[in-house]
Amino acid sequence: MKTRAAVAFEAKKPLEIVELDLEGPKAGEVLVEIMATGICHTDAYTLDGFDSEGIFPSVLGHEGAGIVREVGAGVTSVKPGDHVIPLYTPECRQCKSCTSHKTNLCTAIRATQGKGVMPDGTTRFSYKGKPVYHYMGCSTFSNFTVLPEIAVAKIREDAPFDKACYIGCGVTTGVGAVINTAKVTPGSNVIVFGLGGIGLNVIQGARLAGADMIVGVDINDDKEDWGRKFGMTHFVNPKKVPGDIVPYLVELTGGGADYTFDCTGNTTVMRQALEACHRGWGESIVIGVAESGKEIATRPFQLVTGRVWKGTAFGGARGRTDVPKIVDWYMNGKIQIDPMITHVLKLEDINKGFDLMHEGKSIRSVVVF
Ligand code: NAD
Ligand code: AHE
Ligand code: ZN
Repeated sequence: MKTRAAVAFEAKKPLEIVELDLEGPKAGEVLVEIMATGICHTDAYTLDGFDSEGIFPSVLGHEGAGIVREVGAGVTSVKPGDHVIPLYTPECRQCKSCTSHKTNLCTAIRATQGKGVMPDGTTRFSYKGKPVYHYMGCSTFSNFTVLPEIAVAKIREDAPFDKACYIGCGVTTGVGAVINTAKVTPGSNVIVFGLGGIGLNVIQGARLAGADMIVGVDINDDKEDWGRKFGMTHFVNPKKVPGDIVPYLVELTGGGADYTFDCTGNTTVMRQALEACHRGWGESIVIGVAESGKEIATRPFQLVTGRVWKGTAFGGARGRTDVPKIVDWYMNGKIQIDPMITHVLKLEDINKGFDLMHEGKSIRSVVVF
């Protein structure tokens, strides 16, 4: 079949809208009609050539929602007509990682996913007879995409696609980092670095968890109002703090935060986030994805004296199990999504979504097909 898609032909070049050839689902795979997709900073990071796993030409996008249109042989957990969210962190429920219940990082198809191909080692997309690669196992910047059965979460049918798509990455990552990874306790002091599409969800997760002080840190003053909408109690712009921001934050939180979250991808900020933690017990969670080749550093003394450095992918969520629950939380009003979707675009205008992100003018842009 044919599908309209925004293709990343080369790093650092705008996406091009073209008609691709798409092969149908093979055994264990499903064909999904994508109804809406968010644009996450990770898509921009890969397009900008910062991803060591970046492959071109490819169909980016990993924050989608859609409808199953066809299933391959042996597929039992979903059927045509089911509403689904693609999962860049699948859940096979059989691998060592899934059965450990210690992580959400399913390993069943991670190797092929990182090479831009389906589990059988081939790609379903092609253009003028040449392969076009998948991205994060999702490729939601295409009207139709093929996914392994273990990489779709079935969701309720009354959830609007143009909002539910955000649960495919940003909402689950931010809220999940608080609840699953940090396990923030009521009364905690929390600092969130970077108040974008992820950081605001960390803030709403912290409020949900009953945090007391929720400090937002961002170099863009426009983010103060955004943070306050979702529960932030204090705002700090590091550019306006004379000297080092770490002692400033330590003093503000009465000795350091119980939990800090990096939602910037900047390794200098990651260090600040660790060092702004309380001596003896503060935990810093790395969510941001750093550019290829970057490394983090701190004095080991920071760890010797009890601070903990952790990371999280997809908010520690087990996709097929947890994503439908997060959709329920949204539908029941427990978490908010609508105000964070600042721009709704047509596929033709997808590059505008990247521009808005880089200019700091959007929280989430969503493309509707
Ligand atoms: P975004 O562009 O919407 O937000 C980033 C925010 O960080 C912006 O508000 C920006 O002003 C702020 N910022 C930038 N530099 C800063 C600095 N030095 N100090 C303070 N604030 C600063 O991006 P997003 O979609 O929210 O993604 C945030 C990060 O999370 C990215 O690195 C993305 O790749 C990553 N991410 C990780 C996961 C995961 O599973 N670990 C999932 C999604 C996104
Ligand atoms: N491919 C990169 C790493 C990118 C990365 O860390 N991705 C996160 C999700 S970001 C979503 O917006 C993730 O899930 N990581 C775990 C995994 O298995 O990819 C690199 O450095 O090579
Ligand atoms: Zn993402």
